[in-house]
Amino acid sequence: MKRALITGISGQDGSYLAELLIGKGYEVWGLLRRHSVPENQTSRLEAIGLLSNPYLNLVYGDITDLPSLLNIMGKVLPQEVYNLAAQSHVRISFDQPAFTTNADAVGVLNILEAVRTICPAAKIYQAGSSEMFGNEVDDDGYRRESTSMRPVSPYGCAKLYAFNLCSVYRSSYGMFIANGILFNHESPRRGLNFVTNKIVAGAVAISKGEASELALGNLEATRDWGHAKDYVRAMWMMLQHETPEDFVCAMGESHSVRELCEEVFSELDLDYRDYVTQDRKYFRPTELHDLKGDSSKLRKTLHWEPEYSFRGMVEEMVAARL
Ligand code: F7E
Repeated sequence: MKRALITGISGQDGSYLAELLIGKGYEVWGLLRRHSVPENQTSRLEAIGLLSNPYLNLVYGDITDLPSLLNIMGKVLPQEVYNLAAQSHVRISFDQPAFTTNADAVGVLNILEAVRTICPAAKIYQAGSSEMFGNEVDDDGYRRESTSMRPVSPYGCAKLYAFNLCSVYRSSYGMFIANGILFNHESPRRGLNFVTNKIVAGAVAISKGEASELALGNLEATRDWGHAKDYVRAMWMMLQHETPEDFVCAMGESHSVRELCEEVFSELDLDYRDYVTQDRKYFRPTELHDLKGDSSKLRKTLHWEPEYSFRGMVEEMVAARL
């Protein structure tokens, strides 16, 4: 039986990945940070019935706490480590730049050192992000593995440090480390302060008469949105490949926040223009304006294909919220 350790198991991606790996016969270990409201921490896992699953084990630890990682690596001796833990909100990374850097950059250094010291043969998946590119883009409008990276947020800077460090550990120590460069991925389990689920929750509340407006920030930014369930499958595939490499995971199509509003509100027979307002507080000091990814390498090398379309994903999110 294979053993995998997932950091960030309480998040959207962690819950989908735990489901996927348990379904494949893995013993899954998840790292949990201590919160003052413990009930909130495992709500996603509880909602899908995983908390009582005998193949899921949760341990307290934190990627910013190297001793905790050393202990856990020694106890679990994982064959695969998926590092999904992060301060993942780009806007909030401007408010908490040091915390973001500690978790998203130094935290990765800790993971690499813990694995190198205790279980150097373990394969590592590092959750990189399209935010690392910033506004750099190839002439055809796509971003791919070879596109230059110049982030525009503290979050993007921290993720880029981690991405580069993983490449250095890979070549210096021969460790198996795959960097995923994942574009935005969503689902009914997405946190409500990311724009997709914020719009879905706001529109559903309006349709039920529980709210009268929805305040958003920049409506013109575009994103390449896929489904988290499809994207965690790509993470697993990256670790089954014979060599550790970097892969972009994206749908290859982009939509603006405004189009997303149109799509979600029309699912509920509403016109978003009657309800959506803009508030400066949701704008970022610097914005990544447009995002579209080319995942040809992932599709050709690992035969990854998404099962969800953009519209299918939106429909699922609206239905789940209703
Ligand atoms: O924003 C605009 C906002 O916060 C998307 C994370 O998973 O994907 C995610 O980062 C767009 C931006 O995601 C609101 O300005 C407008 O242009 O949903 P988001 P993100 O920043 O793209 C990447 C790949 C990651 O790695 C990150 O971890 O929507 N927007 N109005 C808004 N965004 C939010 N959150 N709230 C608004 O009211």
